[in-house]
Amino acid sequence: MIGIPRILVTGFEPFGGSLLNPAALIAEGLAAEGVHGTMIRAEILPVVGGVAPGSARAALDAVLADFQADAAIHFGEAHTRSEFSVERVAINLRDYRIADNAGVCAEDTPVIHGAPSAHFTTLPVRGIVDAVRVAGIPAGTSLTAGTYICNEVMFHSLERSAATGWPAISGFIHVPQLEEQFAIRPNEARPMSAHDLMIASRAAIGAVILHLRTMPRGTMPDRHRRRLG
Ligand code: PCA
Repeated sequence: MIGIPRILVTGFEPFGGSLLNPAALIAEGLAAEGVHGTMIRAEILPVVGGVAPGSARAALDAVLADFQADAAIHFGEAHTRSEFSVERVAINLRDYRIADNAGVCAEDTPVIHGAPSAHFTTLPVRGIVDAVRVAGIPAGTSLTAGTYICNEVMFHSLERSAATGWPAISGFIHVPQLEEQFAIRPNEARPMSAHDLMIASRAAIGAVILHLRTMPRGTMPDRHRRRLG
């Protein structure tokens, strides 16, 4: 018998003057429609750095305490990107280009003092990119999640995973802005329709589930192994 994979999906509230965030739409859409054969938990994180109550990382910790995820897929908006963009690495640096939604602009500080300089994603990067492309949506890999809140959340999630085994695998996907945002904030990048974002997200989750089911023994904590069969 194979257990039901528990997938945490996070998005972000709008930031930087926009009224929308495609990552919130993805998280809300997946929570509303569900994904067959999985237990999905979706959370919209505040675009607030640091670890104080009200920050993205405090919100993430609260969810992870409540929902022991096999995989965490964190989504965020990158309006300069034209494709579904799977991040390979999170770095231990906060250096904001714009203030966060609490009005704070961190400069040259680590995400976590004493933690490693970087964490590679533990999501199946190639599998996700291939699955999204097969679904007909442009996708690629990225070597930088930036030094703003998205990178911070990715780093925190991977650090937590390395320290506690939960979530077993974790990583970040940056998505283009929505067509509605592009109409107000045009740039060189191509926007994506809400429809295509949902197709791509479902394809990404499919690749993650496949990966969870085929992960070699010894790469997951015992509790995961038992539940996934
Ligand atoms: N994108 C920002 C933070 C929230 C979001 O959706 C980032 O790339 O850091």
